[in-house]
Amino acid sequence: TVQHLSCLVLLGTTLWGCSQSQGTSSAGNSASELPIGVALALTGNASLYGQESLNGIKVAETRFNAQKLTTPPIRMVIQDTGSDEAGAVNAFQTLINQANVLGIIGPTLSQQAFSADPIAERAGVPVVAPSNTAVGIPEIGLFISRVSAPVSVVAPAAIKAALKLNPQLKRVAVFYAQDDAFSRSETEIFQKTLKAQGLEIVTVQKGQTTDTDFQSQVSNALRLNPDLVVISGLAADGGNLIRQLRELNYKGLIIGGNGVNTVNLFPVCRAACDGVLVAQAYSPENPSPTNQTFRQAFEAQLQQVPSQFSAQAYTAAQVLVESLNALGKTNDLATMPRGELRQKLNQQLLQGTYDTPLGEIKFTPNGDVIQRQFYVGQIQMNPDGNSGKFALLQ
Ligand code: LEU
Repeated sequence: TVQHLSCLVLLGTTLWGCSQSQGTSSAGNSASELPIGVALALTGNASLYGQESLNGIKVAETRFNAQKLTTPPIRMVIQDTGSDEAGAVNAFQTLINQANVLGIIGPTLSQQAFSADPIAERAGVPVVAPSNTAVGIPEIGLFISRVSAPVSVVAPAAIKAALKLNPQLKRVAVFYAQDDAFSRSETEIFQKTLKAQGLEIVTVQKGQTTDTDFQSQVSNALRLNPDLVVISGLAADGGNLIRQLRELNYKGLIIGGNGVNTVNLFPVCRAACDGVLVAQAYSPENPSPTNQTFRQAFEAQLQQVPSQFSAQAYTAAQVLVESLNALGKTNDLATMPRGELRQKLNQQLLQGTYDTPLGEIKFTPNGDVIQRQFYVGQIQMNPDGNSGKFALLQ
């Protein structure tokens, strides 16, 4: 049966009134489109990241279909996961059982992935994570891979950059969101790296991703005179923490993790965001022709510069589409039974090498990304205190 799930594509709509498909596409029933599931946090406290990822998906769908990379063309089937585990589980079930997707790009948070990915694994549906950076994501199963380099690979670069800016650094206050799997994983790596670099961790302060008031944690930490602060959290809690550190007169360097790598931080900490260091897995300044072509297409379609989360989501789509393209050379994708196609797609994607906006990438047998280029950005706020940018450190 041909799928009619256009209602799923519209954000914020419910499934009521959708013509429910059979969920099977067997030989003899030819599909007119190749559905790729996209499960992102489009509402809730992680929604700003999900929206950045969705922008990458939109540009991917436009470009890859214009290039006619697959026959039949791909169609992105978008499901809002909200920002919690239950929403991600629901979205995965809908995409797998109702939309009958070939693979899934998502979910936004590692915290959601640890709950939702096992569902795809059991169903034999490949998942390419665009932004999960906690240690242990590809290990969830054979069908789980990611294009988002893990905290263990990215986070240490920020500490090395801080030491380069100020070799005298000694006393570090560490903050993290204890209700979030990625933040717990990242702080572990940060703390290990700090110790390996001979720095002293004078305190470890905990909060929640839903917190906005960090007065007591900040006061506790500042009493110990740190000269470096290292934060693992998401944008709203991280931004408030950064602002309150400056309001309570902290003058030293601040490192933020993957959760603060977004311009959506700027309205939260405003002028106080200035100077924060962040390690990044993507730079729009990467001069490779692949990246510059991507950047131009992105800017033409969306009138903004692509962010890391946008580039990573685009890359996840590229991996799936190029793998379908390779399979399509010797197979009829329109008639191949869905289970077989999902299985072959997973094998194919793990074998390939991809020339992406993130640079050339490929995968470990386990599904973790192998990437070479990383960056450290330093936030430069404009005098208006509202807008700013991540300036690349050399
Ligand atoms: N890297 C984070 C995670 O793995 C998500 C990102 C959108 C801040 O949960």
